[in-house]
Amino acid sequence: MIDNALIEAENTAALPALRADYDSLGERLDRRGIDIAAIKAQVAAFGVAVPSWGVGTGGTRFARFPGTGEPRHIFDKLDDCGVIQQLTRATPTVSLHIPWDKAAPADLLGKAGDLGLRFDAMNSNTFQDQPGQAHSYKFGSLSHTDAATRQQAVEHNLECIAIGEALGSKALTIWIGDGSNFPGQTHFTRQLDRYLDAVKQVYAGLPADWRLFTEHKMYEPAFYSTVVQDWGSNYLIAQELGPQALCLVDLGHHAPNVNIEMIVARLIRFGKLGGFHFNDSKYGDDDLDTGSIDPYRLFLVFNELVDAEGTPGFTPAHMLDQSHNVTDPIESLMVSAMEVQRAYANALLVDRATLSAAQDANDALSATTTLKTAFRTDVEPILAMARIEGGGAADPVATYRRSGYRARVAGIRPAVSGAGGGIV
Ligand SMILES: [Mn+2]
Repeated sequence: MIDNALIEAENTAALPALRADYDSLGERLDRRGIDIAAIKAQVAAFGVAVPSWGVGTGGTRFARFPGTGEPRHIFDKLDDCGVIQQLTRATPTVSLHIPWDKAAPADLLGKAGDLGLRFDAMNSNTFQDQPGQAHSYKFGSLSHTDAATRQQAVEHNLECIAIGEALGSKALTIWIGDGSNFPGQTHFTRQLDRYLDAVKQVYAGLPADWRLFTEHKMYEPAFYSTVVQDWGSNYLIAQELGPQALCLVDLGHHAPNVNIEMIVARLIRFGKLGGFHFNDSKYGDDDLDTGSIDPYRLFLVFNELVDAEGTPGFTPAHMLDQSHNVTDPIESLMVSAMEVQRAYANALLVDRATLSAAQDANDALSATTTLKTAFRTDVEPILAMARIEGGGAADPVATYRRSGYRARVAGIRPAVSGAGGGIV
């Protein structure tokens, strides 16, 4: 963890300028009828989960270039997640991936407790084979043509639920790599039927207070078709499974230029939005850092979420899901978490009465300008002040770099081999 004295010293140095910026922004927001303290309180209460796999260096299908001091196991990963939360105060939960993060639940709970972390949704893994596994997932898992393979995948998901129950998790996220690479390779309907039959068995094993998130993805590793290809398929599946089944939207899992914010609105309208995997993309499922390519789209997604706040039963889960190939993963995750908070804060500033009136009057220009006014407002002083008041750092990346954390853990954690691809 980072020395709290360092955080305090850095914050003390930053505070005079930050206070001036915060007060100035407060005045400007006040003229718009917005109470800056209320926005800050909402930002402070907002959290996004860190994926355990995100603290390791990712890779492409060509290569992986590991960084120094990479986590060796889940306890190292939790240490890194603890640092992210300590400095940003935006990531109080961690999402585990089974079997990668398998360990005694008591040890996981103890470690997380020491770091002030809790566990978010559990993630199952039936997209790769594990050592000693009886049946291969090369040609699918929950939708495989072979019943024994499907059963193995069902049992793995049920095991994830059991582990999650011991850890205080309340959701299971299922993403399958099942699909096809060639026209004619699979019968679309029979494959979907097999998936539905298998995932219904997982659904039947859900505790009453759990949710099942199914995640759609249009391609990769199957490049011609995927079983849960798009939000429409995902919605139909969630509808068929029942009320505890909800759709998870990964921002990278759509065709370029698809209107994701409208998909979000549709899923909200029908009570089926489960949550998000935040990341960003330029061409496809690039797994780039959240907000690094198109922060306006991220804002427009949050505009829909804020608009729906207060809808009964509306509690979407927020999680980062991205791959860090050229940056220190801790730095990328801190910046990404802050970008999610920023989009939320900006969306809170939308003048909804003016927007609604403009929409009703078919005043397109006024409507879109209303959104832009909120988006263009620099909310950094709100985020930084919320962090400081929560015990975090005014500038998490600067404080992290000054702390020497990466060099310190590099001395403890041996370097790992860079061979092979490594999509995370
Ligand atoms: Mn995802």
